Amino acid sequence: PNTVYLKDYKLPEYLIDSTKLHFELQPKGTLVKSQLKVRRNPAAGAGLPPLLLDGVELELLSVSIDGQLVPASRYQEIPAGLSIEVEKPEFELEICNRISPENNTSLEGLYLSNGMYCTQCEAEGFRKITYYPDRPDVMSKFTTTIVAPRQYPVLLSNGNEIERGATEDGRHFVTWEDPFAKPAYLFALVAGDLQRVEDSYTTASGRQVTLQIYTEAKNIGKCAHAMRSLKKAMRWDEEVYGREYDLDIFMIVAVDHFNMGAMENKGLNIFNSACVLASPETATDATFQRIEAIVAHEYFHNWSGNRVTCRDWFQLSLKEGFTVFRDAEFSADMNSRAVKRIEDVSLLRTQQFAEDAGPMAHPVRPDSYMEISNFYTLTVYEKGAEVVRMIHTLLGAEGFRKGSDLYFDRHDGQAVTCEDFVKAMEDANGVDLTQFRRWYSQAGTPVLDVTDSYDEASGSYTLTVRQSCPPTPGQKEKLPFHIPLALGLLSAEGKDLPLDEAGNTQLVLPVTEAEQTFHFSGFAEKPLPSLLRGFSAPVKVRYDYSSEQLLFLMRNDSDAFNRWDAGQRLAFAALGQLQKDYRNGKTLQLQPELVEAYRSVLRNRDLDPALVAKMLALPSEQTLAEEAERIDAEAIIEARKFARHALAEALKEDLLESYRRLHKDKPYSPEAADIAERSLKNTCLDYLCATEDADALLLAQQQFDKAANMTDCAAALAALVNYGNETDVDKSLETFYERWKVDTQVVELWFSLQSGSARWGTLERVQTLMAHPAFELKNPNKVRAVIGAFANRNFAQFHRTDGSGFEFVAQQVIALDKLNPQIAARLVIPLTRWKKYSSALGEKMRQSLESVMQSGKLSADLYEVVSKSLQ
Ligand code: BAL
Ligand code: ZN
Repeated sequence: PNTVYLKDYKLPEYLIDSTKLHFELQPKGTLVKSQLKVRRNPAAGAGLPPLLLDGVELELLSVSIDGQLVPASRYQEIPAGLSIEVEKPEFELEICNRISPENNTSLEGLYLSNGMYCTQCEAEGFRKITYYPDRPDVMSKFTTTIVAPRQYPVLLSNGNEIERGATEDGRHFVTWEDPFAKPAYLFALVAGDLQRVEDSYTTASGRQVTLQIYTEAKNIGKCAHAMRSLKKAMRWDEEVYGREYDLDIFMIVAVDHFNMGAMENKGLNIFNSACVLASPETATDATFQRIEAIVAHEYFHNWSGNRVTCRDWFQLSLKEGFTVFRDAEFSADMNSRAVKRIEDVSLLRTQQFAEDAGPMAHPVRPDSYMEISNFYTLTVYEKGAEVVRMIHTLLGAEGFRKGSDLYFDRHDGQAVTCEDFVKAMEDANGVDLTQFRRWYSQAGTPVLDVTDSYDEASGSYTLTVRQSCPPTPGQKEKLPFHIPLALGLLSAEGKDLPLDEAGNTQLVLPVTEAEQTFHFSGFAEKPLPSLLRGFSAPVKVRYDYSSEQLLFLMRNDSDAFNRWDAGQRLAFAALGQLQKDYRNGKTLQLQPELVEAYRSVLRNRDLDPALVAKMLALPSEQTLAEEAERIDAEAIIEARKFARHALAEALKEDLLESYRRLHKDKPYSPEAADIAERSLKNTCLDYLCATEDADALLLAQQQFDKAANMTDCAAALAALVNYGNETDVDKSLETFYERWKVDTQVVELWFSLQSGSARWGTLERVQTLMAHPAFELKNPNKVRAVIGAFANRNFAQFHRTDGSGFEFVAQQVIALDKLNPQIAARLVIPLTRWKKYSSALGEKMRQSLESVMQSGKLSADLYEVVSKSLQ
């Protein structure tokens, strides 16, 4: 496969002023007619070069220009498209081609999912529908006519419906017109036998918008939460960003076969069913919150992505980083801000940091790619959102709003770059972000080494910060970043001390140099630093805290995030010691300080129970692996297992007391306060079961038997799967499946509970699950639930010392690549970090990766990830 470079960007040679599409839907032979008003782009140069159109797996039927068939001598089918000779600067091009949605298992372009037609065009799926300049900087007004048999009563596309009727042969058609020019990646089409729920929304300026959610009839009762979330998101975007919706109708469609979570097509968002459908009986709290976040995310794209889009795919973070930041702030406003931040940072630290330290590390704005689908990454999304958050921190809420207003104003209707975003922020605020821009171009996770000193005589306190960033592929040396370091200083009483003459108790220090010193004065004793409050930058901070200091911060820091983080540091230290002791064959013993710290957190009734649940959670095996210099999987597994068990034994009484207090018999609500109580209750239950006491397991069994909502039911089942006796677990799993086998999302949960369990999800059982009638290799959700959960969450079984876990994943990757390259390239990622493992296991991992490479011709998606990882 070819490598594409950002430095080679060129303006499009031709523009498409309007795009008229006509579909005649057939599973094996859908006819597509596209009529394009083509115009030479005056900014791209002189002359009339050939018109190059992207096209993949298309059957070309005819080409006409201005109503005349073009002879085959004047166009040429080239490897990835079509080249047409051009004779005048403006013309109307008509192309007819045929495609086969039924055979499309890649789920890019037009395909069938459970008998319904749907599309996914981002990033480069439109070229699988028809020949087109499939690049985001070609924006066009689309009109779409869909002709289909009556068994597909619902025919949807972008924009507003302008016509419908019958064809002479008994089929019907609907025509949609989208008044906003858009790139092809935002095109969407849906046809199926669908039901809908409808609501309406009045915008701030008083316009009525019709809201519709479409799904198969059996799921119609599972749309209410998404609808509520959509209306909240619409209001929030008006209040926080001054952005209103711009069409008369906004539609969401739920689809079972989908590579991503959802897609922001203009006016017609298409969602993975798992990210939109929920009812209290079938969805967990985590799902309810995920739906709220994703519905908002896709809706917010209407401005940050659609009205202002990307010039090229290197700029992906322009829309994704910004939109993730927007949805994170929305979720923080709707729920617990601290808990949302902890969840996001945990994801970043575990997975994005690992990506940034691995063979696929790339800047937030990558310089090159072979396959753009591989760059829908945690770096582009989550680190990209952190970069936007830092701009927000540097400018303040008001300054940031001025910047976003200018950005939307200046670039409405345009395809722009990350540079344009930063420039708007600068211009609106009169600031210079030159150095800050390095966050877009340099990969890797910066490290801050912080030391301090106190001078008793003068009462002054000095903080020294050294920054560094490890090398990443293609970037050996890094220049210093501009890092906003939010700081508080605590007194011996645990109070925030004033840091400047204005009496501010928190400052954002501008760390811009390789080494820098900050001075503070007026202290009667040495203060204790609370560093990187709220995780003000995506960096690692090293400071030599003692256990006492961490316990003190856990109790006293006014920054909730740093309270949690102090607990994490304490746990890291304890687990680090346990790993060492395990390796040296010593008897394992948990630090009593950690036990007491957890006990006091559990007893603290002033804290949000959701925060308590987070503070009680030990860092995951994956997080420990990311932090390790060299991964010793066995030591990580044994240390963590021991610590969990020891904590559970020591805190048994407190855990039981909390469990009983929080186990309430009340109707389900997805409100933050109720979610918080359930989350702490189920954390307690899981710890209690870790003792493997019969009483604890009985509690789990009772909760499982009586649960009136899926959160409690699934938590109890997970505890049983992890700790229960085999016969009982088998029975409970069977009962659960029989009760829920009609519900796709619940079956996916049932799969992942088993596959992701260190105890239950043995390779043999996972293979049995793959032979289960409900498993389907062509469905990405099923693949994620069984193979993905095994590779990503089942640390113990995936890392079996005989390497069989790796081999299994490698085999599945090879099989999947023939069906769905995007999913295969995702699934292989856990195998790519072999260099970080201790030698024997790392070598087995490398061999598995090598076996993928040697298995035959790989897709571009998989080839890119595997070849870069083997280098
Ligand atoms: N644009 C792809 C899905 C999303 O990030 O919203
Ligand atoms: Zn997005």
